[in-house]
Amino acid sequence: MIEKKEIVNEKTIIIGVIQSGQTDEIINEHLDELELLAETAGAEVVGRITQKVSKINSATFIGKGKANQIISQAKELDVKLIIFDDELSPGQIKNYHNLSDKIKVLDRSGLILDIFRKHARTKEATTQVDLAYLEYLLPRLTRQWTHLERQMGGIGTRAGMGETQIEVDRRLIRTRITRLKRDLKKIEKERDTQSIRRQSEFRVSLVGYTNAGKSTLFKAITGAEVYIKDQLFATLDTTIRKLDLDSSHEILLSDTVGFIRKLPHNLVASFKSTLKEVLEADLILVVLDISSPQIKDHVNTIADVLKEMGANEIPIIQVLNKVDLISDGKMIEKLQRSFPEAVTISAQNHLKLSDIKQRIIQMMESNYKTVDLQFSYNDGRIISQVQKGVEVLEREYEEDSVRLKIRGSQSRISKIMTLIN
Ligand SMILES: Nc1nc2c(ncn2[C@@H]2O[C@H](COP(=O)(O)OP(=O)(O)OP(=O)(O)O)[C@@H](O)[C@H]2O)c(=O)[nH]1
Ligand SMILES: [Mg+2]
Repeated sequence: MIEKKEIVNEKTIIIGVIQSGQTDEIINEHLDELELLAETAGAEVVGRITQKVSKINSATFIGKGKANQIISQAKELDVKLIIFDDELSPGQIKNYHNLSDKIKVLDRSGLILDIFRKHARTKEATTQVDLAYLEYLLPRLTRQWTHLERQMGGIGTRAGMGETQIEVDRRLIRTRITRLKRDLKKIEKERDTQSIRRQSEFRVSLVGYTNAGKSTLFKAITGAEVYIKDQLFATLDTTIRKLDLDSSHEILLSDTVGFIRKLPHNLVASFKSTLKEVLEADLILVVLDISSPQIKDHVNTIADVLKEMGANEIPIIQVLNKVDLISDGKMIEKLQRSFPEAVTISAQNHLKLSDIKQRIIQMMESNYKTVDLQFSYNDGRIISQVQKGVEVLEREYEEDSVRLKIRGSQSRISKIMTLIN
């Protein structure tokens, strides 16, 4: 693990850029979220600045004059950190570091990566975050990042004479990236083996915006002790539990890392092994915070990330959580009309949880399929595999073959068909 040296109780200014077609209201909601992100990382936000921009400045993102003004304002307020809600190019970050002297400048991706690094606990999460972070850092190395060699505990080879510190750091980072990728391959292999064992089960994944209440719901219906906190990205791992919905419907339910607007692409890519359970799910429960004014944005963000992961074909059920936070009945009805297919619950108050179970059972039943299969007696292993996670309606032993009539979810049946062919 690389030393966690970044944001600690630093006075911070956050910056939102208003481009054409955006309203002040939306920018302020985005800045509310950025402020929460900054506070989650440990920063103390002392001010926010919004700036209308008609054309992005390639050197400083906002106009050069405004950039200088923000920096002198920051100096007056003894601010140590400036955070942009947008992604800055590596060149823009470097320019800011030159302009701002000792004040650090971070963009949204850098901030999210900082939080992930602070919250990562398991080997898998740490390896994935380190990889995403170093890939982000590599093109952005500036004088501020020197002395990595010491931080990284002497990994890689020593520099030859005449190399600059940054060149040394770059080489160290590349070596470390190669190593992390190798470690991740190993972790992914282990996950593959585990997931093969789960292939016969009906798998349901909780997915949603960060802080929507996924872990609270997971705990409420499985009883598992997972980490719940009013903070962004409390969960960075995947937890899976078996759950009996009723006497004849058993599922595997998983809770995992949350999503957010503008989640850095390399973070999604490096979290491949953690998110694998979602990718292989038969059903996704999209957990939404009904009390958030940004709920429609959240729906879009979730759809975008699922698409980026290649999980956009999986059937979903929307869950409107935290209904206890809205006291106005009319407001609840209005929101429910916008999400006519959704189940409304309060995970915290254990309200309407049985509705979710019923909907999952309905979903399992509605796309059930029946198939007739025939095997030779040599296929013993496959014969036992295809009977897992399905209902066996008929089993006939003929002279040189076994005939099975099985009924199961469409996804389970198609998995069985690939197993056979
Ligand atoms: N009022 C209310 N609060 C809730 C409800 N469900 C969850 N919360 C609170 O919302 C906060 C976030 O809950 P989590 O379960 O950690 O949310 P999450 O979606 O797992 O979040 P991340 O793991 O950070 O992505 C916690 O403070 C919960 O107590 C609910 O139904 N009503
Ligand atoms: Mg969670």
